[in-house]
Amino acid sequence: MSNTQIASAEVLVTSPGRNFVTLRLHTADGVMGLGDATVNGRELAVVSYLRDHLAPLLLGRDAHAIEDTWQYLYRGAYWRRGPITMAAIAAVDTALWDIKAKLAGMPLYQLLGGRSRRGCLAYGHASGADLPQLFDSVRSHLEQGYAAIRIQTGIPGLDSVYGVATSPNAGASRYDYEPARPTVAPVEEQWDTRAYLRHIPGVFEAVRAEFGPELPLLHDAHHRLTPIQAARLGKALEPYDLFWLEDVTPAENTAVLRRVREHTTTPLAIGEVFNTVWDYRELFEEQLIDYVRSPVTHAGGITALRRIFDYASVYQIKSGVHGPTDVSPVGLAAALHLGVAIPNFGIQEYMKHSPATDEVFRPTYTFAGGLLAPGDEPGLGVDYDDEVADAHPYSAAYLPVNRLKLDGSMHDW
Ligand code: GCO
Ligand code: MG
Repeated sequence: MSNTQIASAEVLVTSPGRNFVTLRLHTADGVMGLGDATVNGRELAVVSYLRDHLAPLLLGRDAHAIEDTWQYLYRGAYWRRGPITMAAIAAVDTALWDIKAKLAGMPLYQLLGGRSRRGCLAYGHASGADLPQLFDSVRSHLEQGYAAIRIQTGIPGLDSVYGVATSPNAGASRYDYEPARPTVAPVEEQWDTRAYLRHIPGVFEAVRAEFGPELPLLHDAHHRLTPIQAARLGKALEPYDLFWLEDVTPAENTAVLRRVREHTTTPLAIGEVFNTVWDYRELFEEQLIDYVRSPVTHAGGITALRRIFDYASVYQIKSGVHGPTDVSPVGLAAALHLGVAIPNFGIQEYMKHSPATDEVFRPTYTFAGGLLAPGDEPGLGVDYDDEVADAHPYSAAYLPVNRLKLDGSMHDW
């Protein structure tokens, strides 16, 4: 009889260009499972949560008991929810699914109901300080095979803006936009909502004129607008037929999206900073959004995200999983196994990791014809090379903060 008890739980940190926190479990029989627990800019808090509080509880538990372990860690914390707790639970849950699929000798998507589609439509991030740079970036993404593209640009009068790779502060050596900067304190950016609202509709008009009506286009407002500003932006962008407009308002008060919805038919996506199904209740039941942004990594794992997607499907709301570079290849692989299986897949964000990151995790997922597809070997199809990982030790990095250009007061970043 096989011994599926959890025999070891290691918390691994590596920084191949950016920090990643990974949980590695082994069963007594030596079957290995990986889970991603990276919380950008607060990595060591999850390391401690996992190492000091969860790892000791996992030893000796049956790796097969995924639901019971989820409930044990969630209900057992008493202090429920929150990004640190839910990232830690997500890592355990993902590692257990990886193990179960390996024990079954199947790629994980088979255990989630099997393949519903050839692959997951993925969108990439085009950005530029101005229109010529933006157009070059869109062209380069089309050449790389992307069939859907997020559009972010510089705003006249602002030095650096979220989502724009060529901002002076963005780190010139990066292959793409990476918001976390290796600084001891966060970089400060500036913001001016009126300048932003004046500029963005013209950007989409120009992109549609250049690239035509077919290409699915997305935009991220990154939680910066008031409800009425968001409503105005959604309405102004209607002629350009966006695939979605993301995170228009801060995430804490989801009821404000009623006001936005009243005024615009531009599809709305939200949830990359949500942690649980309860954060979505009002949004689903009142049909205030069209896409769910939560990743496996920050919403309690595969078990919990599957539950969120099933609930969303009742309201014809689709998945749109967060896939920035700070979700590790382990978190991305988990999203792809779910993505090919669920009935209400929408789109998957795909920023591509650095070559150094892929050397650590050796993901087997593929990107072709605009679709990302999980690997076909048993489990998640990711690994962890200790030797390569250890050559990239943790290095502190923080997301920027935002201050209003007008008076220097803090604003949402
Ligand atoms: C996105 C996100 C990211 C976040 C980042 C923070 O849509 O991809 O908004 O760019 O800012 O994940 O860690
Ligand atoms: Mg976003």
